[in-house]
Amino acid sequence: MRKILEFSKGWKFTKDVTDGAAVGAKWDEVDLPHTWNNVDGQDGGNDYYRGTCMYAKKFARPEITPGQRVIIEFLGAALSAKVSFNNKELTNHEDGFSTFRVDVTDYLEDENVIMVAVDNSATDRIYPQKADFTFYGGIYRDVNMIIVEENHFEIIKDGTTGIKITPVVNLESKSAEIKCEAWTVGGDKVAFTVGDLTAEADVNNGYASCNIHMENIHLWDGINDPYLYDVQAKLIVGSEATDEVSTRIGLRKYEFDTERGFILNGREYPLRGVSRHQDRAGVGNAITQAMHDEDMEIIKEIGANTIRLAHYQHAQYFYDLCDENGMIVWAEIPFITQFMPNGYDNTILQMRELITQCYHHPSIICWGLSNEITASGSITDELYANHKALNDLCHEMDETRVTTMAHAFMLEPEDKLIEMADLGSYNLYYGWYLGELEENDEFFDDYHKNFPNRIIGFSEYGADANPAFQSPNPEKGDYTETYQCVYHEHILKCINERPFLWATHVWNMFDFAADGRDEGGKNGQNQKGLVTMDRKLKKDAFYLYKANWNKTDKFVHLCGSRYKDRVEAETEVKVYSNLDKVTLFLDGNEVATTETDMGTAVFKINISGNHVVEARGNDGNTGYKDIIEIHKVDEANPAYGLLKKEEVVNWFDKDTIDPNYYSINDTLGALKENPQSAAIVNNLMAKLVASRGDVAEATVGNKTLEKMLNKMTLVALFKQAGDAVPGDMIKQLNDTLQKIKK
Ligand code: GCB
Repeated sequence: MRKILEFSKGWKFTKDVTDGAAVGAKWDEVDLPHTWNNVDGQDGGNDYYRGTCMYAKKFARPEITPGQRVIIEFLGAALSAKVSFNNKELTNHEDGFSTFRVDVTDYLEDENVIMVAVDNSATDRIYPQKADFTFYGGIYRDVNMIIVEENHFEIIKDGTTGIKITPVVNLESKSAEIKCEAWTVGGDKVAFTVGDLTAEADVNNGYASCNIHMENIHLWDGINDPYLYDVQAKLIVGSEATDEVSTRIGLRKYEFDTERGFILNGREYPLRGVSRHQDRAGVGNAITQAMHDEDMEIIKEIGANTIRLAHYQHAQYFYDLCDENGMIVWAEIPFITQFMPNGYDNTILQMRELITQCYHHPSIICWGLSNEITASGSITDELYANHKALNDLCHEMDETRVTTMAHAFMLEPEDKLIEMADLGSYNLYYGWYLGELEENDEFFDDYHKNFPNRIIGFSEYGADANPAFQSPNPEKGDYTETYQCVYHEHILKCINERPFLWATHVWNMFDFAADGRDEGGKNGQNQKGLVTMDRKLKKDAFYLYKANWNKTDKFVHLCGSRYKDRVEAETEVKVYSNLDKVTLFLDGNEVATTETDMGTAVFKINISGNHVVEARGNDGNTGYKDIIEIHKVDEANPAYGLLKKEEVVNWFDKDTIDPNYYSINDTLGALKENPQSAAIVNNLMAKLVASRGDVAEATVGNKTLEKMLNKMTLVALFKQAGDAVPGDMIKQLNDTLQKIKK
């Protein structure tokens, strides 16, 4: 029988590859999981170390009997890993997010050295290369040693489990046909067990297959009842079992309807949830099981029933958690932002491994082919061909699931790319990067009207918020926690009113590292999370969703606990709660009782000094409350945000501008018509884009985006851009433009 042994402890690590092949004295001692970018990948500047680093581990010959094989299993090494064993190169694995295994048996000696050259440097072959997140380097998931008998289930190819269990559910007859397949090295028979049913199949040329019919099935029913069946497969030689693998499956059926959205097990089941990146503050992607568990607990707390696991294959442990907790999952590969003609093989490899390794998770319902792949560069025939190949591959490998794509907002709905996957989905940021909140609603209504036969979803939306930033007049681009609430209240309503959306995912559940970003008072982070990167602080908008999605865990949440010092004499107090009614008290005196609408109750109160604000609500006999303290102050607290911007707004509203000369009131299109003003604008745009990370940089040259931007005035752009352009610079710029005659 196979043995799985811990192999993560006692490694050596060096960044200095000139140390040569020998494990030098200067090497650090590390235990895996490990990344070399947990600090520099999160501190901004887009300057984290991307290169080749070496890991090595010495070990004595394991005790094996003749015929047994020794396999080293890597659960994740990014972005590629070249494994040498006793100085012989055995494999070069170019997928930073999947499991791979190496058979070292034939090269074993009494003392052995396994060396792994892990590389996250830039290339034009391996995805991801351009994207809004840090590409941490390292062996950032566990490593195991597996010892199998001579006769064993296939273990090397694409990190396979060696078996493929495919259930097809019949809801009417409450039965399922379960196709059981296995790939083996040797062996006579495979005995499959699914729940309490068994079946045997002969092995022919390393393949065995049989069907199991199951009556009275217990459905895997999302978060209501995520029932799992245990599956075992035993490889039999003569009358003895020599290998055993196990997995779990869930029996469920799902469909998509152009009007009703997602249907699970025959009933409407609106998919409402969040996206997740796997990294953490200070830890990078080398996260522990406890951290995975905590992420799942937070996602459950918000009441989500779906997770988009962006933008790459996540740990098997997390997909397991999704199965166990009934989450519906969108799984994807990092085919993202910018198409690389030389990356074709890599997309195929990554998809093949994703499907092979994740096939049994009932939580996964779709394979994401790409994300915003048209954001940068032009749309070419090669790009279409790559998508067609990926889509065909998914259907060939998996007849039970659908494919999807997350489109950039500037991809025209008429583009044929949209119909290359079974389902469509858009990432829209109207009300944050560009445009107004209502444009999200308009976009989906137009789309639905113009393409009534298409299934469409909302794969990303969000607004950055630094929880230290607060405002009595929240507006787009200010990075306040307050605006994040305004933004999400609008989108939540937009979603609720459009049941045809097959799934919606907040971008993002957690703040995450994007070392190329520098904005909103934090360097190196994308702050669209509803929870901070250390998972310690739930921003106010978290509770908006919890109030709407979590029906069981009753609560009252007062927004603005971090907005203590308030200049306005009449201030707004907002409560998010999943109770029907809440009552507000100011310094112990009742202010009002209000029914919550979409989980929200808003009060206005007059303040003059230091106050205690309390919200209370009841559910039967149980009372819930929350308390915050606020102070009336004369001067705005500068820690609350980007006051520079308010100064800016003030002067250009007042200043007199000569319309015969160029100014910041002109559109980018008009400014680009004159060579002098064009040079100024281009220079400015380059700087702006650089501060917004790789995705922004990659969008340069996108024709649709350029068309949209050309219609915007510089003033509008500055408002949009938040803190990217300091006030004095805007003034200077306007003075310069005012010297150029139209
Ligand atoms: C997107 C990308 C995602 C980014 C996000 C953002 O559309 O798919 O990777 O992080 O926008 O925050 O700009």
